[in-house]
This record gives sequence, C-alpha cells and structure tokens, in this order.
Amino acid sequence: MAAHKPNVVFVLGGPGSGKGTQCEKIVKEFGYVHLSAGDLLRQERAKPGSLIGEMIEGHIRNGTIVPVEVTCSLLDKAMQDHGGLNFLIDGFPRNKDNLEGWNKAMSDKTRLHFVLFFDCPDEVCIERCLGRGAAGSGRSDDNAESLKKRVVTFVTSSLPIIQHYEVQGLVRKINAANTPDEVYEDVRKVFKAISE
Ligand code: UP5
Ligand code: MG
Repeated sequence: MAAHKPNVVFVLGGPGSGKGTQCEKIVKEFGYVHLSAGDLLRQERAKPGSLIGEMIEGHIRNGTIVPVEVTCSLLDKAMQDHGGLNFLIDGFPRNKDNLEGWNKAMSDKTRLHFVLFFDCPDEVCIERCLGRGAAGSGRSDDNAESLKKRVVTFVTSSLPIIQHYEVQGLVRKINAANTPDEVYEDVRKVFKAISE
C-alpha cells in the first residue's frame, strides 16, 4: 500500500515579510519540517565545485528566480532526506515556472494543504532586510539595489501565484506588519484550527 503523502504548506510573502521567523515558531509548536527554498539554494551555491553556484548567485543578487528544475529537485531531495509528514515550504513557488514545475514533478507525491501568505507593505519589508544586512547577515541580496529588484519580482511574479491559490480558497492571509509575536498569534490560530 502507498504510504501517506506528505502534507505541504507553502509559505509565501515578500522579501523580509517574516517567512523564516514565523516558520521557526511553527516548527517549535507544531512539529513541521521547515524547508526554505532560498536556504537550499544558498547551500547549493556554497558547495565547492558546484557547477550551478554562479548561476544561483546571479539570480539571488538580481532578485530573479532560479529555474524550477534546480529548486524543485533540491526540495524533493530535502523532503526525502528529512522524511516526516508535514512540511513548510518557505519561499516557493514564486512564479509560473515554479508553479508548473512543482505541479509536474511533485503534486502527485504530496498533498497541498494550504498557502500561508504574509502580507506586509513593501517599505516595511525593505527596511527589515536592510536592517538585517546592516547587522551583518552576509546575504548578498540585503542591499538597496537588490531589494528594489526583489520587491519588483515579488509583485510581478509571485503575487499572481498567490492569487492563483486564492481563487482555489487555499490562501490563509496574515497581517505581517506587526511584531513577530503578534504575527505568530494569528499564525497559531490557523494551525490550531487544522490540528483540532
Ligand atoms: N523580522 C521578521 N519578522 C519581523 C517582524 N514581525 N517585525 C520586525 N522584524 C521582523 O525576516 C527578515 C528580517 O526581518 C530579519 O532580520 C527578521 O529578524 C526581521 P525573515 O524571517 O528572514 O523574513 P523572510 O520573509 O524569510 O525574508 P527573506 O529575506 O528570506 O525573503 P526572500 O523571499 O527575499 O528570500 P529567500 O531566501 O526566500 O529567497 C532569496 C532569493 O533566492 C530570491 O530572491 C531568489 O533569487 C532565490 N529563490 C529562487 O530563485 N527560488 C526560490 O524558490 C526561492 C528563492
Ligand atoms: Mg527567508
């Protein structure tokens, strides 16, 4: 008999909307496995001798989106390595190419539970990422020039994906402009409601 398909929650929102911060809190309370597509790409970029490291870095610095074959196979591998039944997939899918690639390779193997959307004004997002850069994040995209591009990509490519899921009734929208604990109060309600 086929094993249960893993549940997936896509966690989307602009750069610095708090996806990573909130995912950590969800993991602590609800025991999900957190996979950040951006973190997986940064790890791949850092591998010695990686043939695609430069390509990944170009996209990250320019706020453009890595071809789905790369990201999807990193996610697939990470899901298999971790095992587990409940995954938070943070920062993916962020454009049509990502969506189509996931649907082709992964939608039969997984169950999309819902999409958590952190809604946050662009200026707040930018300020947070600049603050993180100034505090020494070491991220090559935490600078004003990259951030402008990241926000444009979010608005033009990623918001339509969120809208695509909204039409299907799958989006849980959270106001992400408050403090991390206040945001988490709302996030918690969503996860409590499904675990009851
Ligand atoms: N912070 C967080 N919450 C706060 C709050 N409520 N109030 C005040 N401050 C708050 O938070 C960012 C900063 O804000 C931190 O300093 C935090 O303390 C503070 P974080 O939780 O890290 O936010 P997050 O939304 O995760 O921000 P991140 O910068 O990671 O978002 P991006 O979506 O821009 O970055 P990601 O790593 O997902 O992607 C980077 C790049 O990789 C993309 O631009 C793209 O080039 C590439 N990529 C792909 O090509 N494909 C993918 O599928 C994924 C990424
Ligand atoms: Mg993040």
